Amino acid sequence: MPDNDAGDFLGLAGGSKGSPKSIKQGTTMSERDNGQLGRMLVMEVGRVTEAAAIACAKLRGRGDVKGADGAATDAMRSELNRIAIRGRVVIGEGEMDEAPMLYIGEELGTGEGPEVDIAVDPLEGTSLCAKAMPNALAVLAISERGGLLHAPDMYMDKIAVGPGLPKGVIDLDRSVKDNLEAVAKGRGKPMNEIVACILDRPRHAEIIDAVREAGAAVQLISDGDIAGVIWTTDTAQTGVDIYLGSGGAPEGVLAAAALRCIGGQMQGRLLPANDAERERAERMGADVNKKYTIEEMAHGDVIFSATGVTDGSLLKGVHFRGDFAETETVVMRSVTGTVRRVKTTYRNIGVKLAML
Ligand code: VTB
Repeated sequence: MPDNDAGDFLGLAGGSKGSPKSIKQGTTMSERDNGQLGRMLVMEVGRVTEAAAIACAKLRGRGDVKGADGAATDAMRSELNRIAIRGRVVIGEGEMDEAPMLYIGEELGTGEGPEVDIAVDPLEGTSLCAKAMPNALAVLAISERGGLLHAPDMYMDKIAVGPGLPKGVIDLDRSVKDNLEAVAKGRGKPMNEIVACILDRPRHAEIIDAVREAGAAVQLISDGDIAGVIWTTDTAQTGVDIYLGSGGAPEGVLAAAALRCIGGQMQGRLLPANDAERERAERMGADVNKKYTIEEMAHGDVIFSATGVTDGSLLKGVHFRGDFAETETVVMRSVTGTVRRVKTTYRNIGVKLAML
């Protein structure tokens, strides 16, 4: 996997990108593409999250969590159906009986082109959008068939750091203090300069205390742990060194897909709350006792795309100006480690919204 050195590869500070080591020297682009997702899919995938972001941005700040999620989901589904893929949803809005659209197992695309697996979070941070708070995103990952863990909708314990640290520096089974010390040592920083990003939930009280007792700081977020994990990859800009705590398992796989492209380390373990969740996970082929690595959550060629819905530190949100809409998207591809930041202006936005 690409192991870019820590730096400004997300472009947050406008610098240049490190060169991924996974590209074999002397290979041609067509050799590299052999058996992998087509390069053109990168642009297609970006268009899908743009459409979802525009659709739900119209509902920012209206307190309508369901409406905003529904608008993003409709838009994402109709854009995915325009792409020449034979896609199946492996992480979606729920199982067939609970989600009318983008349900797990739904087949999408024109029915021509590569067989791919699709993981969606049409509106990551529904509450953030409903309250017009920062960092709501439209998120999508596409992989070769079988490339993404079929993670059920339950909690997952997560730990993640960005690139440039020794392999094995973090481990879910080590104490918070040990993980923080290893990260501080790896970064050559004193503990009082280390920041852990954690979802602000009562269930995290112990982790939060342990971080502070160890001498590090905590950056709490109200929602949106995909962004929280991605922040670890650009510490100089975001201030975040490590992501800790439990959040949605689907969001865990999407975050792993992003880290596969940018570099970094992550582990996730499912946290079934009861027997029903345990059985559900097993039915989906997931192992509830396993400590999954990034590669086990997202392997092979993976494309990840996120478009900002509300302004955030990763991406700007959708800005409407008269009949124009401007979007900002980050699209990344694991096989090359390329990270693209795309700013798009849509004209005749009334027509576009009517088509979604
Ligand atoms: C996170 C976060 C989501 O759910 O996964 C979180 O990324 C976890 O669930 O944006 P709880 O809210 O139950 O803690 C969200 O906040 C909402 O889906």
